[in-house]
This record gives sequence, structure tokens and C-alpha cells, in this order.
Amino acid sequence: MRIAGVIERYRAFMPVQDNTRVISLNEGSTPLIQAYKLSAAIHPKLEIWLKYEGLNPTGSFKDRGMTMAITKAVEDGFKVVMCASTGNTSASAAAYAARAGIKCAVLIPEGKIALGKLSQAMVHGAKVIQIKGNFDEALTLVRQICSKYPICLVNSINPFRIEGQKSGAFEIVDAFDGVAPDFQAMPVGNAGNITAYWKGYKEYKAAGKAANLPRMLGFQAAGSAPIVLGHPVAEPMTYATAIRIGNPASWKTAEEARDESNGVIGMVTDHQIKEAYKLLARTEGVFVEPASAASVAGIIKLSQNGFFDNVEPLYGEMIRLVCILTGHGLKDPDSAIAAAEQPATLEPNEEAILEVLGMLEPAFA
Ligand code: AN7
Repeated sequence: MRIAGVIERYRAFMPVQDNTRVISLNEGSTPLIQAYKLSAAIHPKLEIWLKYEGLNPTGSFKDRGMTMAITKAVEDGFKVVMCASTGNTSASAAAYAARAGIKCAVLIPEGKIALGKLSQAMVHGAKVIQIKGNFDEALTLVRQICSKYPICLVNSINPFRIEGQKSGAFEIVDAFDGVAPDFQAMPVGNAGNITAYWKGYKEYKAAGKAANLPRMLGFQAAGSAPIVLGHPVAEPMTYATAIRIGNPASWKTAEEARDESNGVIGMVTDHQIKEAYKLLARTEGVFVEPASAASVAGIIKLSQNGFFDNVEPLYGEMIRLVCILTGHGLKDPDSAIAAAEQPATLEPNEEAILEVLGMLEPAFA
């Protein structure tokens, strides 16, 4: 069976006409993986599922929104698209623009985007411009330029991005036969994705396709936590560069998602993100980029604070929680190598290898 992209699969919910030329890389349909060991390690009542968005065509959730944004840009006659990015949006925009045969320009913060993401934007032929400033400054410039010239802005303030990204919520509800999980946890940067998921869940419920709505849990990095602090952060800091954003464009709708769903937007330290990053890789075999681990770090923190102790599951005995793992670990190989034990370098000699493996010790005999 051929599995189509998110516009074709959820066409009734997408703003396309019968004759719209759909630009797609067959995004979506990402694995939803049950995390038995992680669940047991975090809370006895939690049933955690991992929505592995790193398996989208360019390695992040951005593809769900980019298929819709580029489809519309082409339909509306644009020949050039532009975005500011901490990396993943630029990778996705560059790939979908290449697919469509239009030009793409990306503004990125100099030195603050992961190697894999930079390589993607470059190889797909985008015009890559590094700004001596941060993401928020880059986005301000992109907004100014796109308001004056015939260039389509494809950051998540483009409403078509949100329309495409809401498909993630549809897939989760479909996977559980019309039931939304008790909770959904995700990292929050520019806050487009939490906005999109909440819109998706509400539309699916209104259409009679979801029995209930989840409570939304969003997590920012402590050095870049404007929504938690209640004010913009002029110089956002975090090693999770994807969410190094101090003034999110979708701030208000993120707060609406939190408040309407009786949810939480909290923050986690870089240390907590790193620990969750390693835990996911080592206990579940799931490799994500650092920002994606903020969702797991956030659940661990909430659990330690007793947050789940008195929660009544919607159905059955367990509290079902879906964690959105937004980007693939291969995006950021430098972080992976820094977080792990370095390889041994040996002569090509059996004894030496066995020694490193500990096989020559009596315990192994
Ligand atoms: C892996 O690429 O903002 O809250 O410019 O790459 O919707 O911004 C990326 C954000 C989470 C946060 N996880 O999502 C960009 C960019 C990963 C990300 C987020 C991003 P939003």
C-alpha cells in the first residue's frame, strides 16, 4: 500500500482545492512507539508513547507544516520562500522548495545551528545567510522583508504551517481508535507546534473523530523560557539550540492551548534535557536531538513533583501520555558525541580488544 503525505491523507481538514498541486515528500505517518522501560522508570501509573517525528523526510516535524505552506506558496504564484530558523525549519523549507522548483532563502543565527540542519539547507540549494544575532532578530528581519517584496514567509506565523502540523494530532487519535491521550508533552520554541496540535485535537473532536481532548504539556529550556517567566528573553541561552527562542511568535495561542486544556507550560534545565536525551537513547533505543528530549525531561520533572500522583486516567488503569519527539538525533551529531563515552582506539589485535571488552577478567570465565 502506498502511504500518502498529510495533505492527501487528511484532505477534508486541509485548505486545498480539488485542482491544487500538492507538494509533498510523503511526510507524516511517523511511528508511535510504546516506551515500557521509560514509563516504569518515571511513574508507575504512566503509559508513555513516543511519537517519533524525527522519521519525517527531512528529520523533523516541520515537514507536516512545510508541505502545506509550500503547496500554498506555489498555488499563490510565489517564486521565492523565506524563513528564519534555528535549523529544522530551514532544512524543511529548503527541501520542499527544491521539490516545488522554487527558490528558498534562510536566515539562521551564526554558529548556533546543529551541523546536520545546516548541511540540509545547503545541499538542497537554499540561499543560506548567517546573521550575527539570534533567531528572534532573524525572524523580525524576515517579516520586514516579506512584507515589502513578493517573497512568501514560511515560518509558523504562516497559517498554512499550522494547518499542516495539526495532522500530528489526527494521527495520534487515529492510532488510539478515536481516543486522545490523557496528556501530550512537547518542547516549545516559537510555539507553533503546540498551537497546531491543540487546533488539530479540537477540530477532530468537533468532527466527531475524537472522543476527548488531551491536557497539553509544553516545556521550554530554562535559559529560553519566556512563556514560563512571563516576559521576552533578550538573550536566550540553551544547548538545545532548536528551542533557543526568546520571544515566541505564537505565544498567545500557546497560552490558550495550556489554559483551555488545563495543561502546563514549564521549563527544564540543560542538565535535565541532557539526562533525558541519554535516557531515551539508552533505555528505548530512540535517538532524538536535544530539544526533543525536553519533553521527556519535563515529564520526569512533573512526576518528581508529584504531578501525576492524583491524576485519574480517562480510561482504564493507566495515564496515557504521548511525547512528541520533534527531531532526529542525527541532526546534531556533535551533541551525541559529547554525551557519550569516546571509542577506544586499538592495534588490530584480539587480546587488546578482549581486554577492553573485559573478557579477560575472571568474572567473564
Ligand atoms: C526539534 O527550526 O523554530 O515551538 O526555526 O526544531 O513550533 O517552534 C524549530 C523548533 C521543537 C519547537 N523541537 O517548535 C526552527 C524552529 C525541534 C525544533 C521545536 C523546534 P515550535
